[in-house]
Amino acid sequence: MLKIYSQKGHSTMLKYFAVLVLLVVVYTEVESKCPTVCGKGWKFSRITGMCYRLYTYRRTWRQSFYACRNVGAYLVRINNRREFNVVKTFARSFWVNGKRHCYKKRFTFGLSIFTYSRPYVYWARGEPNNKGGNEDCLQIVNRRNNDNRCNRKMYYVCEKAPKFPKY
Ligand SMILES: [Ca+2]
Ligand SMILES: [Ca+2]
Repeated sequence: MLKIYSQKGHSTMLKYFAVLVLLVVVYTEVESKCPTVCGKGWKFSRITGMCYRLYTYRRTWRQSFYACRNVGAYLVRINNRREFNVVKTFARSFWVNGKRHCYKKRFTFGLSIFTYSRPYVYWARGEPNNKGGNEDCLQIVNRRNNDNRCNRKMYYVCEKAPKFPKY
């Protein structure tokens, strides 16, 4: 009796295993299509569900802002801590979306004075210090935020939504 039971258990296990293998195969098939949802040169993050690209040209903050627009994206908007943790690893130092608001003195997305949505920030020690009263743009350096002079030229990261194939 015990033997039959154990055989039964064994075949059930095999069935589960077969289903598992099938799932992995299907999943891998779907996964292998993922890179194309962002386009060549872009990275898809499974954590945020967004596409990112580090540009290793050095540009001012404003140039970076428009350069991202010109490729149908936007200067990376860091919406939460999870996204911060994904993006901070892309390079040692680069521009992100965030400019000191002329009224609020806080950092907001975009260039418009009517923009109030704010990025998630994780300031480095002693920042934002607005050195010389002239540091109005947001960067990531050494995996923390810093306010820096907007005309400094550095790398930048663009973000866009993925395009999923239509079924
Ligand atoms: Ca974002
Ligand atoms: Ca600073």
